[in-house]
Amino acid sequence: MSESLILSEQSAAVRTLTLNRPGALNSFTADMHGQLLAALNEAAADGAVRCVLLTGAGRAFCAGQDLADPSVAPDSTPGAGPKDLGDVIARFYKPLVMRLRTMPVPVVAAVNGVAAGAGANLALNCDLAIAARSASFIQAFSKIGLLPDTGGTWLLPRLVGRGRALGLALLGDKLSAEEAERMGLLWKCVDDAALADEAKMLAHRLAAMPTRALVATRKAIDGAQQLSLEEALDEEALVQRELGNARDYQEGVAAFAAKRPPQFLDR
Ligand code: T3D
Repeated sequence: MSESLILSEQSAAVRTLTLNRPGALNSFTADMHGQLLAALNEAAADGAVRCVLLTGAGRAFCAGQDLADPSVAPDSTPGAGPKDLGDVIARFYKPLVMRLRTMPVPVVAAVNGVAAGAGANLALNCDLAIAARSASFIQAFSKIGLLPDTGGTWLLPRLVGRGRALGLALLGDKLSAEEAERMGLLWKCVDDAALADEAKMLAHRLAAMPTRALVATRKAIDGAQQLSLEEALDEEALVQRELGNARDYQEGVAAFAAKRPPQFLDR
């Protein structure tokens, strides 16, 4: 049986997925990519899952690509050609990012320690990222002669503006969770001892909310970056029409009127 590089645990409607290569700071190998994508696909297909919580085992969240992986590490053998990192991105990182950003449920990252390279951008691709105060974020790519991948070039300027995006990407300095929170890169940072409970609370809270509306909101916010105000208003009308015809809207309004907690069911 192959090693479990992704641990999966279900608690009520929350599926927790834990990156599990702690000895190599949960850095990505092809096997870990395969297992993470499979676990995300499984969560997406399971109607009992209403929120995914992603975290790392041990002292790190994820140190990005495993640089010792022979499929990416430069080969010093005379005559050996360069490795095709574009192919690595096309086969592994692009499907991972697209899967995360189109999940039919919200995804929370609980950043328990260092998040470097693709590991940092993995966390930032989640809908909400909550980090332990001792965690850090490093756009480590420039240090090894690469550019920010895993959506970094797209995400960073949108999250923190061009100036800060370039500062983070060019310098590759370690950013503390507190600085990341101040910059607006993260939802929030909390004391280390509180991270697990706070992240679970956040995930369970999201799981009890109207999933379809949350996912439509993510899609509309991402899509609006490309639209004029007028086009965004038209898109809002289109999506609101669909949401207004769904059961969750009726339930939300009925629960408000009856002064009772809503029971949302759509997914
Ligand atoms: O290449 C492509 O396919 C394109 C895609 C690229 C995507 C990317 O993610 S590129 C960026 C890759 N990541 C990095 O460059 C980060 C490298 N790691 C670090 O800079 C540091 O390890 C950290 C800042 C993350 C943590 O530092 P520290 O001092 O807390 O830990 P450490 O001692 O450096 O690491 C602990 C162990 O984890 C160590 O192994 P050892 O000596 O105990 O056997 C170290 O080699 C291993 N490790 C850490 N990061 C990686 C790694 N092993 C393989 N790959 C790693 N990325």
